[in-house]
Amino acid sequence: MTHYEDAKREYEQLGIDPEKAMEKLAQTPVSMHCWQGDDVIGFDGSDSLSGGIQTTGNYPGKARTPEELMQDIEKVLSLVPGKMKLNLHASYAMKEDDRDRDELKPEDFQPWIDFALKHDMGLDFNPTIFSHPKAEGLTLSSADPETAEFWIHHVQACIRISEEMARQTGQKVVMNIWIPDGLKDVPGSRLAPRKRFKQALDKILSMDYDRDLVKVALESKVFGIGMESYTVGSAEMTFGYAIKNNLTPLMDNGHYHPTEVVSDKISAALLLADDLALHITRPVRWDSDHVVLFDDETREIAREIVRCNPELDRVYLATDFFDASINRIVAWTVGLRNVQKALLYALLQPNDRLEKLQDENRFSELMVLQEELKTLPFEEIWREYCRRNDVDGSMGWLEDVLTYENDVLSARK
Ligand code: RNT
Ligand code: ZN
Repeated sequence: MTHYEDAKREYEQLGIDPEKAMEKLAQTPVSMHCWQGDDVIGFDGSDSLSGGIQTTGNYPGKARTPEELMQDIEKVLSLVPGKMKLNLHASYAMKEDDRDRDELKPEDFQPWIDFALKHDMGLDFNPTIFSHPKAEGLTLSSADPETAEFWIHHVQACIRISEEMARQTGQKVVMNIWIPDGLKDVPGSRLAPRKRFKQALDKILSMDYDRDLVKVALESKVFGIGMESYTVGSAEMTFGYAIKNNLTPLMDNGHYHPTEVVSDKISAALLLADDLALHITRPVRWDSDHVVLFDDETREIAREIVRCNPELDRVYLATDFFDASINRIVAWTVGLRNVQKALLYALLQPNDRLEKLQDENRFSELMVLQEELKTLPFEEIWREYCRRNDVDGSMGWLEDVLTYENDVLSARK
């Protein structure tokens, strides 16, 4: 009898079917963010990051060209089990001329679409409303009509690009709008920029696009570096706008006050919205975008996703972290494996039983069972899942990355 079969029996005694869990996980895409590989720089001319977000560290070997980034993504894909999508930012356009972001076209992403097709992946997309001369102050909420107009055109161009990506890949594209707009110090008006943001969104959405192909999402944020006192796209602003306009709210778990948790928000969101997009990250004291770990909150987020949407079809999962202080392939791989791990863990919970214990006020039993669940032989199921996906289930993959660092990354100066 293998370790897996022993473990499986233990789960079965609790009424949980590990085979079903693995099957479900294999059908659930996780969208891999492209920006861990080059510290969120992109290929459209910017050489530093703005918008109140920050990478720290100077680990050698970052991708300098689209080809290098693709090569690195391929490496990561070979080390992570499960179904993936690729999440691109508009700043990763591959174009020869100097058209600005308001004039981007689907062709500028054809090599990425081909890359996705080659790897049997869907795509997700993001307008890049930072790291640009027109993003030094407010963007979509700017009081300068020309600036606001520029970004409106950029987002509309991104909707067209997303449509084309969806057509070619045959999979829906989640296109997420995040603006860095905010103020360092006490606002003179909180209302005026939000009003302009709302008008800009209305204008963007007045265009015709295929809502079956493109899911427009709106991401909130509580503060950024240099925007400590106010953000235009606060939680209420974006969630409310999304619900009212049939968009998809997006929650990034780094974007709330430190004692708030996204795991507690998922049930409410899924009761009120048709669907929900998530950016999975790890905030350490602030929105620091550390690599996702297999920690309590990541597991709790996954448990809520599974409990509130057992079909897993109304939640779009994406990663969003960027650590430049360690090997970037390691960062990506650890974070993505941990998202997969947390989902598998969540799919192995006796949710009906937990709910029943709660409803019957049997709180002692509820506590004991939840504690017991933490130490079931989960590792054996994870290893089996990895085995079936031809990836290393323990830490053997690290050797592989260190060889890659030696052979490939160290040659990038
Ligand atoms: C920033 C947001 C946003 C970005 C990416 C690069 O705080 O989380 O999602 O991280 O778009
Ligand atoms: Zn995010």
